[in-house]
Amino acid sequence: MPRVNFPPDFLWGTATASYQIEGAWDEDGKGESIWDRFSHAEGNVRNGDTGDVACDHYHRYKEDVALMKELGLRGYRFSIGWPRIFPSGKGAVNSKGLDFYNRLVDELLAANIEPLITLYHWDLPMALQDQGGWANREIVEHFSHYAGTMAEALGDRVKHWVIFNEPAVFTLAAYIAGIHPPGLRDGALGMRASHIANLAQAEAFRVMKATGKASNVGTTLSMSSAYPASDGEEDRAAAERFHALTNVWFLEPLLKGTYPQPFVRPLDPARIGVLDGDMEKVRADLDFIGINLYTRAVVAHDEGEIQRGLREVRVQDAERTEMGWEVYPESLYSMIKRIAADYPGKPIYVTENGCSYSDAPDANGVVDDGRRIDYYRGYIGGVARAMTEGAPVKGYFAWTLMDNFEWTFGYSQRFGLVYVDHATQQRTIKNSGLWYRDLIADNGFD
Ligand code: PNW
Repeated sequence: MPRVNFPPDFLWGTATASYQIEGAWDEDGKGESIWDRFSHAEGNVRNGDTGDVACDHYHRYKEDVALMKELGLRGYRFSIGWPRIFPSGKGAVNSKGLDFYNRLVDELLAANIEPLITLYHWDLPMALQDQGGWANREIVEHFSHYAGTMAEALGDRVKHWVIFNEPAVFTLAAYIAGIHPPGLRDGALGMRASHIANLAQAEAFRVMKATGKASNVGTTLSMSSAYPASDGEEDRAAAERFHALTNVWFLEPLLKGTYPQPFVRPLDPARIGVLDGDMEKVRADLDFIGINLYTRAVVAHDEGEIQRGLREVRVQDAERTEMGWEVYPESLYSMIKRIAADYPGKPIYVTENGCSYSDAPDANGVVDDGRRIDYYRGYIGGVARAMTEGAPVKGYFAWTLMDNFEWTFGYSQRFGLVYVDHATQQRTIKNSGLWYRDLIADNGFD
């Protein structure tokens, strides 16, 4: 492969999320989140793991910022735990919670690392879930108030903001598939929650912009490029329906004022709770689009599935990470190309991309995770190729800085560039971390 080069101001970073690393789940006035409740209940998370301590980042953030500096990161994407700021989701600000993020931002800036803040990475205040969570329209007001509060408090130092992390996961996966809290299995409710999340994204954008302090505000979607199982027209149409719900359901309404068509039968907006005037309210001219992408989906037409008329096909003999996700570097290239073509001119950040492999320190303390380096080489090479062909990609954030609480998989899956011994909290930079450090220093790789 020829040498891959990036522009001088390209924002290289890593990403994390509050519940996955912070711990200190009930310290300094923090309220209970839905993930606290969910992980504390038996049977929801592998091995009974919880985020009570996680990577203890709440207490070790200085050590962790020092690690980031050692890696030469230019950017760091992290999320704010809403229940640290508003313990019950609304009301008075908990200043001790806010102080933590003030200290973290200052520590990052002192290390010359640009913060990129995600406002919501799934840890909803439990008190709001008790009132219906994302299925209750009142959350639009509470969320946008919280978003505006953070822009006001940190906007003097923080330029880049991500409103949501993967709304498809916290609405569709949580209300329809039931695999994340609140663990419901109600298709109609889940679709209504997804529309409310879209209203909340757009309103938060307006409130943040009104502070005059939030210059670069976007949102981050979970995406998997859909490849039709065959060249046939039916499979290609099925792949488009997959794309509509999985990839752009939380983008198309904001940027184009319409919902795409994910179902076999035409979508009736009233059925997903669209009220008069909503399709104007849902619009927001985001400053950028954030793409989280790990793998692809191969999609076939399926008459037997009455909603979307499709099924995912498992590719035989494919290379897979320990999550079971297919390694398919071209998927990031093709998604960036598609998004750049469909939303011309919008800057793109790859806000997450990475892989789970459990390589641990050997007798010499070396973590030889060559498969992770290969993964990154392939996917980042795809980013470079898309950029060469004109895609406006401004930054790339590897998922993730360090091994952490991987949601329902607990500590059993390791995505980090840094190994964490969860018993001692000792951090060890993996070979992939050293490789990433060199890539950033050279602004490219061979
Ligand atoms: C992301 N998919 O979720 C999350 O933002 C992270 O918090 C998480 O730790 C990371 O991926 C690894 O799981 C995903 O459908 C959701 O391919 C969906 C998909 C991938 C990642």
